[in-house]
Amino acid sequence: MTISRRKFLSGIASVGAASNLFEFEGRQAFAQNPLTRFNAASSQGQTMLEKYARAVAKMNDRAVIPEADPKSWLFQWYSHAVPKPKNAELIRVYGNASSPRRALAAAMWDNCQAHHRPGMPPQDNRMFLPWHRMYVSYFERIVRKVLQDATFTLPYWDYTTPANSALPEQFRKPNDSLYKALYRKNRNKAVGGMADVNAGQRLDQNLPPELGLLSPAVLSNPTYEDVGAAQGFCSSLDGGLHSNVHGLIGDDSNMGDVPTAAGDPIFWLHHANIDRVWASWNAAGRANPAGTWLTTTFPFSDENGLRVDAKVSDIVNTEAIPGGSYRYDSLLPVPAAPAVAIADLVTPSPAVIASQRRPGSTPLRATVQIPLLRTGVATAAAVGGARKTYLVLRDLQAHGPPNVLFKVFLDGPTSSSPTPVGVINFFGIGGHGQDHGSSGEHRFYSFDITNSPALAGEDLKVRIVPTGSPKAAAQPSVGSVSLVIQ
Ligand SMILES: [Cu+2]
Repeated sequence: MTISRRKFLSGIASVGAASNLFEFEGRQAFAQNPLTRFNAASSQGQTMLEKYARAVAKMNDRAVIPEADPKSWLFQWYSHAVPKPKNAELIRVYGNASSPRRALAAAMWDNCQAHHRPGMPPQDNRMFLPWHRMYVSYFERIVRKVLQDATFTLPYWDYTTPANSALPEQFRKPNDSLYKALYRKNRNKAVGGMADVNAGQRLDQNLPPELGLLSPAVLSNPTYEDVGAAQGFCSSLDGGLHSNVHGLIGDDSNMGDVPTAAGDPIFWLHHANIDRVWASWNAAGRANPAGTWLTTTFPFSDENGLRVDAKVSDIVNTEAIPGGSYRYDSLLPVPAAPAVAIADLVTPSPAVIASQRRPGSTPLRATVQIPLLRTGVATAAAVGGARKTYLVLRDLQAHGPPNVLFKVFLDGPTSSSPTPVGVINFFGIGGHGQDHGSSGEHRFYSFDITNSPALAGEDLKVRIVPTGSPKAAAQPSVGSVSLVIQ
């Protein structure tokens, strides 16, 4: 390679491209720009998984990379959330004296957006996608550094394709000298509707396919932000497909709980795929928020252990991320935008069609039926036009993951007309109603039930059915249930 750095730099147009240069041990390595992230099931993806396993083993080996180093597995995991008291862990790893690395850990640990936990400041649920893109992207750069390999890219796990919905086999080899680094013993067994994950069962194989647990249907959502009673793309993806996969892989000792999730090496392939769902949505022309969303920054460590305050506007286009641009080898198809204009979704103010006969919080220990009372307001189907009817569940609370998912049905006047509505889960939902977004709004679920036959009758009940026995100590509950026209 005789090309000079100066010549190389002058030959490329954007600053983002230029910073994809790497210097290892005084030797320059030029990465093709942007790099491609591959499907883990493809041959290129398999090559990357082999590299990934070597990196994870190094990052977990304290003799190679001490825990205090931002490149360590512990430091990266803790940046998502610390599974123990943060201060005690800071002291254990860094001692009491101040140091640049300790300050970086203090700023970076426990930063996952937007899965707020009690005792933490309020978060903005619109930051779920950009924070995790940054997190995965800096992790990927750190893996390159650990491997001394500027061509490494993180593969993604596309569980939305049924043929790929079992955990990739490289993560299920406890006795393999290379791949044991990717193995975790405490993934779900075949109880409570879950699959035996380490046996290679499809994640959703013991649950009804019509629940759409692994469906990328959220791609048809036209707006990024929540609009009144309608969940936007970001919170819908967060509380739906993303959280479903967490709960289907592990319980509250593993992928099923925010503090432990990023300790499992599959976390990063899961989030690469969630990032790809977002990239697919944008590639189809769907718009991200503007304003302060774009200028928000979060602290990360670069591959040299130096603090970076990454800005959302720098990462919205994956192909122009300074120092780490990438694209996906394939994107998911996005349904055509609905004929409804955004203005039509915003204009009508929500009106309640039915609400709980007995208002108040409902514990979800087993199957519950919540009777609703009609208010006399007409349904969207009766009114016609662009309006829709939503089933809205608010104020979900739990003291931890109940380790099951909950199926939601709308039951009409005859027992023969139950409508499956969707699935709710408690991943990332803290207790005591502290899970506020920027608007002071708790995270909520809403489902479009405009065409439900159950709405024809007066006598309506919402039925919530756990997929197994909820963990009693978790005490999951739902605060309010209503049907809303908007
Ligand atoms: Cu996650």
